[in-house]
Amino acid sequence: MSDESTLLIAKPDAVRRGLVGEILSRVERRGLRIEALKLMRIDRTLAERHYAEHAEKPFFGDLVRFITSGDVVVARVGGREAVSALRALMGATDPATSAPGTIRGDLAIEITENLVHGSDSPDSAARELALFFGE
Ligand code: 3AN
Repeated sequence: MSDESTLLIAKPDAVRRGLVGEILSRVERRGLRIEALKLMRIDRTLAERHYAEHAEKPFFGDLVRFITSGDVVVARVGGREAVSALRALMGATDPATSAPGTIRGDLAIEITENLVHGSDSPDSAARELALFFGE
């Protein structure tokens, strides 16, 4: 009943820094499942659709530029309360304040280069999984 799926993106900084294995390992060790996985390059159109809710924000240009700047690894992650469980594992958006023990709190310091994206609600997860995995 509470089993659900969410979208995880290991962003270009994670791929460049060789932290994809570390990130996926933390997801698996928590007890979540990797249900689908691919390496890809996000193009501008997909980035703008993915980040549509931020279109009016001052950092939107930087966000799209960064997420399209290199390969990413995209995963469908499933399990009990997967949306909130993954968000807790990731840590707060700004790594300067993310708690130690979280992916961002242990491995990042910049707000743009914050390693991971995770859907922020079940509705976002459905929308984002459709964008990336066509479900
Ligand atoms: P999260 O990734 O924690 O869901 P969102 O959805 O609020 O955070 O923001 C999406 C992305 O936009 C963040 N991962 C971060 O890279 C970037 N971002 C959010 N807030 C800011 C900000 N104030 N300045 C620069 N970049 C930001």
